[in-house]
Amino acid sequence: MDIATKLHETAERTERRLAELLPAEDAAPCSALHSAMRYSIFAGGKRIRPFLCIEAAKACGGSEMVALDAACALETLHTYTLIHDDLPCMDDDDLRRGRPTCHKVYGEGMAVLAGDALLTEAFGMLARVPENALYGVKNYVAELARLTGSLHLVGGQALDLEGEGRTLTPEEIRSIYLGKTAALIMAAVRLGAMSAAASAEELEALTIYACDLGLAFQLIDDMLDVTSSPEVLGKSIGKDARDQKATYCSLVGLDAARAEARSLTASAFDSLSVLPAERTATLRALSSYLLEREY
Ligand code: GRG
Repeated sequence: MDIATKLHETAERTERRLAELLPAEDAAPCSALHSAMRYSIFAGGKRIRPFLCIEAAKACGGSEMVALDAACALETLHTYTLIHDDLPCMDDDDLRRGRPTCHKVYGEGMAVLAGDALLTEAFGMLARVPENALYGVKNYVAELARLTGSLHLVGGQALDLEGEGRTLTPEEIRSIYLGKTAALIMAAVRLGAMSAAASAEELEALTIYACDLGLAFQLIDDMLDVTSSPEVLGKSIGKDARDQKATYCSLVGLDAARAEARSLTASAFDSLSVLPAERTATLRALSSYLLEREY
């Protein structure tokens, strides 16, 4: 089976579970809030983070069944970051996942609350993940909180905001990318691996894989902001230039940024060598697939 088909089929199963876990659209006390949450989460999206979570679990001898609620938590939290990132006080965007952004449809206040509720629901989903001999719910929750709080994901977004209109060094750009993009990708593989009672060595290898993959993912995202179209990408383009946002791509040019993304992907690939090759084929294929992605 090719990687695109595998990704698509895993996305379908993740979406079915998300539909069960999230409050119904018409649930009390506020149907507009639940409608806004579902609008953004079921708007499409590549579902890369759930896939990484499930495949990391499998790489450590675990299963999709055990990792699925962690995968749903990752996608739910990711969707909150997208809603908040699109707000007028952040990136101020009208288009996301090929649709008008949450605040364009539901208003700014309701979009803020939909993001908040998705963030909270994500931790509720994580609390359902089965425990094993090495890891329990307190470990899962602490891990997601660590990587998505002010020291990593939100911290990266804060640095990004501060950097607008300024010239940044490559090191500063790397810090932003590590926080706003790579941290959640690291959380995805680490939580999947933890659901499979991964050893310290397996966890370390997968963390390095996810860090390099996350940095490469953001480099490609920056390049697509320059080279793609809203129709293909499902979101506005040219935003980084509009916001005078320094990206690695604007600093070194498209060719050098692509070469760096290639090098990071190769390094991600190599870090998996401590795991059994037959269990990591999908993760290796995914890294190449993401390098060539067009949206
Ligand atoms: C707390 C205000 C606030 C915001 C949340 C980190 C963050 C904090 C927001 C950043 C969101 C963002 C746009 C990060 C960049 C990561 C990235 C490339 C996201 C797009 O991910 P894809 O391509 O999107 O996987 P789909 O739609 O396919 O899920």
